[in-house]
Amino acid sequence: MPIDLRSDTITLPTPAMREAMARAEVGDDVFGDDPTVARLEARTAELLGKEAALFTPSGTMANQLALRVHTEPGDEILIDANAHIYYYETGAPAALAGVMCRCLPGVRGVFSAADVEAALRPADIHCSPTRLVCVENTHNRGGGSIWPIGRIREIADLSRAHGLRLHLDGARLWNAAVATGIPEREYAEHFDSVSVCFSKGLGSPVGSALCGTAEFIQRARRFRKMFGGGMRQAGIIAAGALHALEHHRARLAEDHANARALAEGLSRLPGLELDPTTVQTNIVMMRVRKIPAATLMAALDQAGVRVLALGPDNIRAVTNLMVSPGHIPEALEIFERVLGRAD
Ligand code: TLP
Repeated sequence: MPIDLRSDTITLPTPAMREAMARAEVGDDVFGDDPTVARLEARTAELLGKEAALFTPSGTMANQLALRVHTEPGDEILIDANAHIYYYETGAPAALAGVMCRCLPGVRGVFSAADVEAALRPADIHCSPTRLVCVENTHNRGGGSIWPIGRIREIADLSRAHGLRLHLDGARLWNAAVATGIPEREYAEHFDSVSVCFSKGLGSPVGSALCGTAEFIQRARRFRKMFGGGMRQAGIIAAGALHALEHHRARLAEDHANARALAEGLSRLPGLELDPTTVQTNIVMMRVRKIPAATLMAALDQAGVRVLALGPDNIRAVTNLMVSPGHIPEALEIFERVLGRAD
């Protein structure tokens, strides 16, 4: 079995998770009849300190529902240039909500209240109304970076003063909470809506949730149906998500320790550039010096380590539920061997 560091989405359900899924009580969730989905939504809302939650098939759908509910076509949203919603959701903000994205220059995905202020449009008939600010915590292309809570507070205060709404892409909010000790709900209280994923670090096979007020979630439920995301006996997958929520959050600390150990080892290898002190959670970003990232990725794959090339000279490695501490020296040895051959 290769050591798979392509993403934390590649995890397979554990035997205990499969057992929970097999036993799940189910019903038609479009009719509101699935008790397991209802339990998952209630538990997620409770953890996030929000009135309600909506189970969705993917993080992309949860984010795009939020945009659709918060905005009108022609509105503008403020978002980091490397945010998943902008960079990786196939143009959905334009296609589904009809909004314009105004990109902010985040540092490892983190922008400032001054950046928001500088991007605000005047209340002028020529301008598209600025409506929503989006934050991603932890930040994927930022290398799993954690938003400082003080920075979030400043942005929330400024945004509210200007009548803007705030959405948090919290696909990996669980990682931020475990790494900092700041509970998810303390991050969430600054946002009108929060999306979270069960199928990344937590390791369930499918699913995300969108959280907010009861009224917001009622509107999101209608759009989920419109977008084709109304699921029937979804309790089967909700049970996997519930199991992950209760049993796999604390263990994210292990993924973070593995990522740090991997980064420290990689930083000593010639041919790679990375600063291990920037690794805060489970994502390790590195720059490849002598050969194209795609060439290194293919060679590593042949040798038994799978990673992702994110650009011509960038590689991402993500520790996850399938990676144990013992895999780290093994992966490092393979990196060293493959890079040695490339010299
Ligand atoms: N991220 C995936 C890929 O799409 C890049 C990955 O391998 O990291 N928000 C964030 C911050 C994400 O990283 C992702 C997925 C999503 C949303 C979307 O989730 P899904 O894949 O469930 O639509």
